[in-house]
Amino acid sequence: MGFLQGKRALVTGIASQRSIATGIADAFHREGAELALTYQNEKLKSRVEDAAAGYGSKIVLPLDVASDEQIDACFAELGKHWSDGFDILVHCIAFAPREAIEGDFLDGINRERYHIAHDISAYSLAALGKAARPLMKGRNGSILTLSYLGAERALANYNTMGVAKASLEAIVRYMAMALGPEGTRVNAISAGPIRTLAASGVANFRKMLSQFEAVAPLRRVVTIEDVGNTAAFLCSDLAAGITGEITYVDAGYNIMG
Ligand code: 0WD
Repeated sequence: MGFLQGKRALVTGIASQRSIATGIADAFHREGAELALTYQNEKLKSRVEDAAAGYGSKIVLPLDVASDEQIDACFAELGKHWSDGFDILVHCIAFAPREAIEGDFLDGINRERYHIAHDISAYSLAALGKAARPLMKGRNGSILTLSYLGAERALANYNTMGVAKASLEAIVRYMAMALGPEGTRVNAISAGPIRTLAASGVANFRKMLSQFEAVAPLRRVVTIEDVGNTAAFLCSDLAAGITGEITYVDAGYNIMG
């Protein structure tokens, strides 16, 4: 029996088979969780429906986190399927305009790009947590998001997204404080660089990967399977004592000077 047997999980952010959300959904499925998936737009719908079919899931819902109406509709619909609630919410969503994630930080940032990056990549976690709260209350549930080292260090090109990830990590701590008394835990995984659609938007990503491999203690990059396995642990009762934490799944890269 898997260690997520009996858990119901909503996983956002599947955009391709390479998405970190795919690695997480795979691990959840393997460990016995029941899954619901969301897709950002019509272009991704059939891909996410195919993924859901592979997990034996019939719950596939539209969710663009830029829209309050879609957030409300998503959880209203989810509540019809899972009327007595659900246990796990995975937030695997980030976006910043390309100009804001390349070159000189100050050249690339402006009010609108700052706003978009923070709205989609950071605020959306709080928005989803707020909407999920009544359905997750009192179930020893778990919320998980994805961050990156650029939240705490100035990393070339990551720029405005680094500022948004710093906000995201602070939101993890404040949400953990708010939801802890209701039994819901909130954590983040800070993953090493993985080649996904979102990563291809970051300038010089390939160079970053080879530099990472040379420096990381494990001398390798991490995979979506690595992240998925840690996510499954953090969202399970095995991690019942962990909340408000940022867990590194980065082959040890962050410890190096
Ligand atoms: O190296 C990496 N790939 C790392 C990613 C290292 C550390 C952290 N992360 C984070 C990302 O910042 C993100 O928070 O992991 C999370 C998942 O990213 P991913 O798996 O690398 O990227 P991807 O497969 O592209 O999925 C991200 C998806 C979007 O994909 P695209 O590429 O189409 O923008 O986030 C979704 C979308 O499907 N997304 C949205 N979903 C709902 N509403 C929205 C939105 N407005 N915007 C983007």
